[in-house]
Amino acid sequence: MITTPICGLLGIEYPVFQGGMAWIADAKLAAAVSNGGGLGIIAAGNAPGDYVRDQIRAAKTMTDKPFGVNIMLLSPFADDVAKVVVEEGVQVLTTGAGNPGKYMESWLEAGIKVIPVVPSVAMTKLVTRLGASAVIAEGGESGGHVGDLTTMALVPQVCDNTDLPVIAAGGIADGRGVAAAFMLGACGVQMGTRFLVAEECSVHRNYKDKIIKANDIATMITGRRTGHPVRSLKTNFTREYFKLEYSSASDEDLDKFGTGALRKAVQDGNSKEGCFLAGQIAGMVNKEQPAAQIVREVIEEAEPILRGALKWVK
Ligand code: TUI
Repeated sequence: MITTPICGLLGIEYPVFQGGMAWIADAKLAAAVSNGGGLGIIAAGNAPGDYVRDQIRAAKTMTDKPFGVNIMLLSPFADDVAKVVVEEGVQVLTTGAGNPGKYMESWLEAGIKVIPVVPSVAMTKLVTRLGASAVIAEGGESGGHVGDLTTMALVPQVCDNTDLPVIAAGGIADGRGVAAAFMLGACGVQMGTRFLVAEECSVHRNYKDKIIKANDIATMITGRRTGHPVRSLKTNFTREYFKLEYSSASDEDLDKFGTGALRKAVQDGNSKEGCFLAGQIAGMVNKEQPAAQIVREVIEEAEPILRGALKWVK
């Protein structure tokens, strides 16, 4: 049995978070993860406040365990969603893709535990000062919007610069990853790609099949030119986008080409025009399982690995 300070802090059984995947992580997936003893997270993504409100209410009907909401700070609706989570009495928030500073006071006043994703030591120090309850150190192996550092380099440096609990993310999909994260100083993990193929994850069948078929070099990063680099599966779309961003195409053309690509992947499974966000670990994600089984399995795998680490100590 593995239990760490993040379990007591949030009232969860296992130190496993489900990533707040934009367009993907809905009430059904979040509730399944929370019912399995992890922390399920509803992604606000680019959606308006009312969508998030409905999802929060739906999750409450599906679980009585703690769950969180992820606020994607680049969203045009971030201000709106920031209010909705207070009104709906959400207890745990994660933030991504930016600095949550302008919302912290109102969230803390509402008694919300705020757990920002930090891609750097500077952001770690900032959110620690602002009153975060923990941080998620997410390396560039992850799917979606990525920072520059790898999980291996980022996690220990984050741990060295905060006394808060650190959750490791990026490139983790099994018990070995959980054990490695603990060795680096983390006391929990967040996984996205592994939960993409959870039975309760509602992405299009093609999306799951692409993840299951993916190999170690199946992902690439696009969007560096826009300042918002994103990791996704290599497809016709990403190769074309990549060519366009290193051509003389205008930012407007690039925007037009990218618009709606996440939705086309998630809802339509459109291989030609969809952008299938996925982490580098996709090559290791090979089967669909109930979310609760995923949570338990990675923890059960980690236990003997952590105990076995002593075999090298003489
Ligand atoms: O946010 C994510 N992953 C995401 S968000 C997303 S949707 C999207 N839509 C349009 C453009 C880009 C993305 C898909 N995947 N992960 C958490 C994360 N946060 N990764 C990196 C960061 C991050 C980056 C910069 C957090 C803070 C930050 O601060 C910058 C600064 O100094 O203000």
